[in-house]
Formats: sequence, C-alpha cells, structure tokens
Amino acid sequence: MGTLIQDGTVVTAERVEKVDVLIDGSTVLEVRANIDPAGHTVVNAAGLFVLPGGIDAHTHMDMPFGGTTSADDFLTGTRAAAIGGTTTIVDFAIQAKGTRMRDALDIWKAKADGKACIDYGLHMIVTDLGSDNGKQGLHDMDDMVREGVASFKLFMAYPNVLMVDDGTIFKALRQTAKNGALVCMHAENGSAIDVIVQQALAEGKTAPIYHALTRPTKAEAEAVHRSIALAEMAGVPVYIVHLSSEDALNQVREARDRGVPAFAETCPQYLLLSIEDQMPGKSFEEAKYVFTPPLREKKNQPKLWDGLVTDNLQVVSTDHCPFCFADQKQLGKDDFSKIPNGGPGVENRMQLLYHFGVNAGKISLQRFVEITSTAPARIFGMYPKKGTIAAGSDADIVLWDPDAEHVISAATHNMRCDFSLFEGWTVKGNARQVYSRGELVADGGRYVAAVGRGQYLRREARGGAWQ
Ligand code: DUC
Ligand code: ZN
Ligand code: ZN
Ligand code: ZN
Repeated sequence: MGTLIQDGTVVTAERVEKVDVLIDGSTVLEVRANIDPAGHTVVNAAGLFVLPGGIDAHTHMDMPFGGTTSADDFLTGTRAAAIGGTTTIVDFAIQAKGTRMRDALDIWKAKADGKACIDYGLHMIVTDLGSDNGKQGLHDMDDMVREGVASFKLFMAYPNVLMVDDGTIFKALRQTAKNGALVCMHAENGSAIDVIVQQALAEGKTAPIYHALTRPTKAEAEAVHRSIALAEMAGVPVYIVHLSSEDALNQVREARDRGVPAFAETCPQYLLLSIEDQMPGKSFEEAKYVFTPPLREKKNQPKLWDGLVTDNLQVVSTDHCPFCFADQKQLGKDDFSKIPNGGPGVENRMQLLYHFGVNAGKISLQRFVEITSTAPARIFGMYPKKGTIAAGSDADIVLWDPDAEHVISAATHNMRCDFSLFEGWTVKGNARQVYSRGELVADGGRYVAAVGRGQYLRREARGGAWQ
C-alpha cells in the first residue's frame, strides 16, 4: 500500500522517461513503466514532470549578520523552499571566534529544531582554528565530519568578522585530505576591498551602488585563483560558493582544463540581474540588491550560463539571506557598508532556472535537474539518498507543471521579506505537488504538512569520490 505516481515524465540527471514511481513510506520502492495500481493511492501526473526535489546547498536562515539577523528563520525559510520545489537545504553554522565548532553545531540545530519543514544539512563556517597552532580546530573539524558535517566554509572577505588568513585556509584544506570533507570558499580579496570601501566612504560615496563599485571582479578572481592554488598544494578539491563574474569563472575553467578538481556554484541573481538594470545609482531602494558578491555588469551573464552548460559551474544555489527593506536595510541609509548583505531567493530558484534556463533553451531539462538537485547531492555527500529518483532513494519528489504561469511578487511569496529581487516577473513552470520523504508537503503553492517535520541530514565525507 503505497503512493503511485502514474503517467508522469520522470526526469533525472541521467534520463527522461515515461515511467511510474511507487513510493512506500518515506522512500522510492520502484521506478518503471506500468506498475500495477492495485492497492495503491494513485496520483495522476499526466502532463507533469516528476523531478527529484530541489537541493539548495547555500542558505542562511536565522543568521546573525551585519548587526541584525536574516529575516527568515528555519520555519518560514524552509516552508517557502518546499512551496518552491526545494526539499533539502544545506545551511551554515557559524563558529564564533574563540569557541568550539560543536557549540556552533548545537546552536544551529537548536534554531532548526521544531521548525524545519524539509530536511536540512549544515556546513560549518570556520573562523578560528584555536591558539595551539590549529590542533584543536583541526580536531574539531574531524569531530564535525563524524557529526555529518561533510563541508566547511572559509571566508576570504569580511575582515575582522569572518575572514581568515591563508595559513588557516591551507591548514583546513590539508585536514580534508585526511577526513574527506570539502572546503567551500567565499572568494573575494577582503583586505583589498576594504581599502577601496574606506576610500569611497572618505570621498562621501555612501549610496548602495558603491557596494557594487567597491568590490571589483578582479578581487573575486584573485581569491578564486588563490583558493584553487592552496587546494592544489594541499592535494584536495575545493568548491567556490556564489561565483558571480566572468573573471572568476575563467580561474575555475583554467584549473579544470588542467584536471584540477575545482568546483563552483552560481546563483540566480548573478544569472539574471545586473548593475545596469538594478542599480542605476538613483535611490536607496537599490539597497535591496546589496548582497555579496555584488551585482555585476550584464556582460557576465552569458558567460555564467555558458559555465553551466560546459560544467565549469556545477551547481545553482541561492545564498538566500533576506533582510527587510523597511527596517533592516535602513541600517545602511547613510553608509552602504552598513547595509546588511543579502536577499531572498530560496522559493524562486527552481522557477527562475526552469523559465530562464529550460524554456529559454539555455539548458536541457536534465541539466536543470543536475544543477538544482543531483550535483549538490553528489558534491555534498547526500547522493543517492537525495538528488535522484531511484529505488531506495528518499521520496523527495516534485510534480512539476511546465505550463503553470506564476508572477513573482513579495505580495504573494512565502519568504519573510518585504521585497522580491524579481518583483513582477512572470515565469512559466512551477511546482504543483511536493513530496518530502514520501509525505505531501506542498500542494498548489501551499504548505500542507506539519511544521518541524524536517530532519537534520548527516552527510558523508567522500573525499572527492563523487567527482
Ligand atoms: N553574502 C551575502 O550576500 N549574505 C550573506 C553572506 C554572504 O557572503
Ligand atoms: Zn573530540
Ligand atoms: Zn559568502
Ligand atoms: Zn552565503
């Protein structure tokens, strides 16, 4: 007695085929044509695509940052994710300097506990390896791997807050050669950027546009290059988060052409928004588009799409980190450097990638599944539990209506944010029904399951075996 998804078109990274999917409890029991419906609850998926649930490998729910806290918590953020067809997120726990990583893991699990509506994993942001030449911190990293934290993030930006030096980065990278975890890099040269920022402020340049103008693409490219060089020296893979520019992408491509295991994600905002269109330098409204890396010139967009096609970019995540305009963004009214960095995105990722990627002929249906689900599952140690539809996998499944039109708007979205980066945009293709571990969690744009049902996901450190 299971749920039979009948007559749909199942899309995985490997194939597109008209087969049925039988769900038994929380997992997929069978995927094949003509499964006998007797005794099962039948869901008619004719005319729909049956996709593995989306995986957003980069979100920040309930994150203290820039003197405030991101507006979505694990309840509102994961509920919005589910409605948009995302059934797994990987969020970030932040090690406070001078504390142990286990403290951060406990704090972030407590934030999610009783709230998460879909399954969530956690990366660990490493800010401090301790005073004993890194011994304690490296021991902590191994402990985290045993707790299912299979990836770490280190910052080359935000001096005095999150930034670490190259020695710390190199030590962390070398530790992953032993424990199999993956290091993720926020790659921007924070020290150089800080010089440019201070100069702009001294010249009275305080408007939001200066956030973008003080973070050049070369500062991103330099840090991407350095990240990859350090990883090569350590003999381990590296993953660049939120890659935003052609300059930075060139560094990844150059490394990959030499056979170096460098991986990178980009985000919808870099594929679809630009400094020309969203940041004319006219009003403080532009603070809505202050996130890091910043908006880039439009000429970068086709290069990023091309990166997704050529597999120099493997993943599209959101860096979802909303701050409301009415109050939180106002913190930077007189100083762009005080605008909390980040925007909402977790709900719209699948729609935007489908509409501007698949409908526009830029990426195939299979590639859409790969970059939104399969690749993040593989890279972050969740595959094949997540990221595919196959016997034994979690029944995280989206019934996708390719003809459903949807107008994106803050008035109707489910994220706790008073604006949308894509206000008024019409997209065609949307999640109709969303299952998480076999349970219907979203139906026609509404969340229909219990709050807090989402589980912490222990991820496997595979030492790059997923390549
Ligand atoms: N970038 C953002 O826009 N927000 C949170 C952190 C980051 O790196
Ligand atoms: Zn220990
Ligand atoms: Zn970052
Ligand atoms: Zn981020």
